[in-house]
Amino acid sequence: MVEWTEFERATIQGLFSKMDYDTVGQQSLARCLIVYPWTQRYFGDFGNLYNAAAIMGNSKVAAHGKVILHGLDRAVKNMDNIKATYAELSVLHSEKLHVEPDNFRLLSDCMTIVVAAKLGAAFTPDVQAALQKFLAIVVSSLGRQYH
Ligand code: ZNH
Repeated sequence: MVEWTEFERATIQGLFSKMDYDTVGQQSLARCLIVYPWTQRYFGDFGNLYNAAAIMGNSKVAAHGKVILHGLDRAVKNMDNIKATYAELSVLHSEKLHVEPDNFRLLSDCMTIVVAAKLGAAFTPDVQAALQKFLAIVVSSLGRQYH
C-alpha cells in the first residue's frame, strides 16, 4: 500500500481541482503523439495526424485527451486504492486495445511537461516529486494486468 504525506495528498488534490481538463488533456495527448509518433498507431480512426499542427488541431485528439484526464480523476479520488481503481481499465488497455504499457509512461511524462509549463514558478521540486509519484503509481496500476 502506498503511503502519502499530507503535502503530497494536498498537492495532487489541489493540482487536479484547479486543472483545466480540456487544455491539459488535449495538449498532453497531442504532445505524446507528436514526440512519440508510433503512439499514433492506436488512433487510426482519428483522421488527420499528418503533422504537429494537424495533431494540435485535431478535435478527436482533444476529446480523447479529456477522456484520459477524467480517467486520472478516478485515481485522485481513490489515492489509497489506485491499483483496484484501475483494474478494469488495465484489462481494457491490454486485452482489448493492445496498448503497449510503456506508452503510459510516455504520456505521463508529456503531461508533466504540460502541467509544469502551466504552473510556472509554482511547479517547485516538491510539487514535481508529488506529481511524479502519483503518475508512476497510475502507470504501474494501468500496466498491472499485463504481467
Ligand atoms: Zn487510454 C480509452 C484512460 C493512456 C489508448 N483510456 C481510454 C479510456 C480511458 C482511458 C478512461 C475510455 C475507456 C472506456 O471507454 O471505457 N488511458 C487512460 C489513462 C491513461 C491512458 C488514465 C494514462 C496515463 N491510452 C493511454 C495511452 C494510449 C491509450 C498511452 C495509447 C498510446 N485509450 C487508448 C485507446 C482508447 C483508450 C486507443 C480507446 C479509444 C476509443 O475511443 O476507441
